[in-house]
Amino acid sequence: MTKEKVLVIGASGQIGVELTLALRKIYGNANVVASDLREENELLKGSGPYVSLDVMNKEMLHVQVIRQNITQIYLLAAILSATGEKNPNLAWHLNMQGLLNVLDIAREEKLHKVYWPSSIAVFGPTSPKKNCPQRTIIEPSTVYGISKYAGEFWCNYFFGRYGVDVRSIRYPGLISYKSAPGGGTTDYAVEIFHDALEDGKYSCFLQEDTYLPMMYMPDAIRATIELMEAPSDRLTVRTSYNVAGMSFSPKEIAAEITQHIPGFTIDYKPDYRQNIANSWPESIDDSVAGADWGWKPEYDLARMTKDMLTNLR
Ligand code: NAD
Ligand code: AKB
Repeated sequence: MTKEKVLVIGASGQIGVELTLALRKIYGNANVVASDLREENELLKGSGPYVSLDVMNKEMLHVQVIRQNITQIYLLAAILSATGEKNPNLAWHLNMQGLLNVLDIAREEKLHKVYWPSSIAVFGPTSPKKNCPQRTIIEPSTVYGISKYAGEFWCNYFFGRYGVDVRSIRYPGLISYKSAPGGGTTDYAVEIFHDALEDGKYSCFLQEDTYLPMMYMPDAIRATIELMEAPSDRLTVRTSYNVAGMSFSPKEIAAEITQHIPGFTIDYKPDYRQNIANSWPESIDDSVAGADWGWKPEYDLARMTKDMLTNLR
């Protein structure tokens, strides 16, 4: 069997840090190359190789893939929903061209596997709000959602036409304590923990009754690894899989935090991100991921809150 050598692009980001560390446990530290535009995250330092890399520079990316004998790429570099609405052209450019660069190189170099995350942001105001199914009306209203939906079909195309084994998950909003989120609409669900511990209060940019699909990072990392390790012939979806973790509103997470930090208060000052949140489903049906590769989340709101507070403290 050929030894796997993995390149993680966007390794200093919210998911990248934890995913890189998890992949290093599987493949060995030396066999997982972390890369990013920004400097190496503190938590990655000393744990394995790091290269500075711009995914938009296809030539340099190609050189790295050949030089390092890369067999798998995890592409995490992207502009998320809230930042994307501030600069739609840049978001489209990075999210699309970055993916096409990776898919082209994967085809040319016959990489074993590629991972590229999509998002629940592909769904739009006309999609079902509750238990949004794998296959349904999908009319995204953010540039981020449009780029993710187009990206899903590029993945499907490269798999069907060139046999590139590219796999994808539509992550919900991700909650983590190790690395900070990078400009999404669901970021409030991370900020709230930091402010609760530091100030005992939080001012939320979404309304109290805004329900969104969310997931705790350990579940997201496990989902990613389980999908990437699943036998190819089990996978019936080559666009991107729905996965669910939990669904809650700002009011509900605030009530859960109050159980651990009595006296914690929250107020609501909705901004432009409210419109983005309103366009997304409240909860996700992930039965296809369950049937194809056995996906099952472990963390609910209560367990995630307890774990977040314990670790942040
Ligand atoms: P993030 O913003 O925290 O990290 C992205 C990383 O990519 C950053 O470290 C950034 O410096 C790097 N990057 C940006 N431009 C680059 C370039 N040109 N070349 C190389 N690196 C570059 O994002 P994240 O939350 O870790 O998200 C990773 C992926 O998961 C993205 O595709 C995102 O859309 C998707 N996703 C995230 C969430 C979530 O809640 N975090 C939910 C759904 C989907
Ligand atoms: C965002 O809010 O943009 C991300 C996502 C759900 O894709 N967290």
